[in-house]
Amino acid sequence: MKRTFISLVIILLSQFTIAQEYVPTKENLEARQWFQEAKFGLFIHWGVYSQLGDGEWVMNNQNIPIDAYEKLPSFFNPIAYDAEEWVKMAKDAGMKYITITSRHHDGFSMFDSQVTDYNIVKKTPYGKDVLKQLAEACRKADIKLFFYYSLLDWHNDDYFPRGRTGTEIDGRKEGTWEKYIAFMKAQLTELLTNYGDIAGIWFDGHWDQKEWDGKKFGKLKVDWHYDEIYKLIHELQPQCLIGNNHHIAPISGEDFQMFEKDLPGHNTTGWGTSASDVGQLPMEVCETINNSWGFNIQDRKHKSEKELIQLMVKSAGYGSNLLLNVGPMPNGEIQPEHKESLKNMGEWMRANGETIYGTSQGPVSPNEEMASTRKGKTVYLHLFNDKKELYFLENFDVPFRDIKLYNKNKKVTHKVNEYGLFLEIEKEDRDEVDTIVEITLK
Ligand code: H79
Repeated sequence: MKRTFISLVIILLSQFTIAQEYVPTKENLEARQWFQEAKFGLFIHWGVYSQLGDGEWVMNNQNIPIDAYEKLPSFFNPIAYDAEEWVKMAKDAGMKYITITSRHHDGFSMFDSQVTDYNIVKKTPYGKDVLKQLAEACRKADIKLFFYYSLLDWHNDDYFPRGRTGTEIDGRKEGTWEKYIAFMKAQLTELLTNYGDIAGIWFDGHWDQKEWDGKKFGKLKVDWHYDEIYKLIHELQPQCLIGNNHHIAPISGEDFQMFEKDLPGHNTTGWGTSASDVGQLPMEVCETINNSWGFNIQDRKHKSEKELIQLMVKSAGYGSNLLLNVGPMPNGEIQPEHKESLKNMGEWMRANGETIYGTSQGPVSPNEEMASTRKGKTVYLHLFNDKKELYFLENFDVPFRDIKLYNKNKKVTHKVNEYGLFLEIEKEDRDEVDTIVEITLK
């Protein structure tokens, strides 16, 4: 009797742990592998907010009441939108995937949805599903597509209890949280049913429901039902990678981890992911070209080609991807400065992509002056300071055969001693953006 009872308890317990633990499918693991090798993607923030030229947070930042904001869709008509051109631009930049906002914090769906009329097909003069066009263009060009999906919603009354943002927006009413969860599940089902294979879902807004004292986050106020939501996604499309920009350690059911405006393990923003929360999943750093995600007409602080390339190289030095953002203008065109940046990155990638794609983290951790990537027996050392002649790699004790300049048939003068490895880079061999040195390991 006692024994039966104990075995019953064991069975129940083991079932409990099985139910809790997420085991990714074979397709999912293959997708993770692809993701990790892809290294470079395009982030797109586009919505009815783009028309105000003040970023995607404009509804919150300008405290635009619900009824006023609802006028925006009525004149959203992006006549110059050409999905194939966007995809070509991404591809020419050396990018392997695109992540686009399907619905941002303003709650407006940029796709055809049966569960809300507040969507691009029903509410705009344009009347077409921009995601559908993008999905088709991506498929033709062999570019993978991810959907950004906001958890937080300033428009839907069922997003209640409300979070810590959007509190001054007039016209919000009190609805039911469980209905909101059901709404999200219905929309995610649409996104994973009507657009072919989707490479991933990129969640954002979790932190809206956390207490915040100006420095640190506190408790979470709601149950996001991630277990159900993640299960639904993986059932609909097992290969679909789930990431959640919650700024905490990965939760069971997630397949990659993202870092907003910071390299993995850094938290210069103060509200980002701390070093102790960096997990074991494939990683992605996301960053803007200027300082805005959604189109911002006043933001002219565009990063230079050198900054952008070095950021991508440093990300790769952590084994991470870079998801670089553009905020298309309301007419559907990408601002010329950003097109130019992407074109230049593409040129660099065509010449040097071998040192980035398919690599993993190298033996030298990224810092201001260098980063390293590795593929099999080759280490690519990326040197960023073209004023410097002598580079010292502390404790570099990986046995090697040969050190030469990448893509040039020239050996690099070097010396090893008990402190590490010294390299000498002659002035004529230095590149303003990135001097790449190839170390062949034993
Ligand atoms: O979609 C883009 C942004 O709109 C979104 N994520 C990128 C990809 C984003 N929303 N907010 N943030 C990024 C920064 C988050 C800041 C917040 Fe907070 C954390 C808002 C509330 C908690 C910092 C801490 C500001 C107030 C408290």
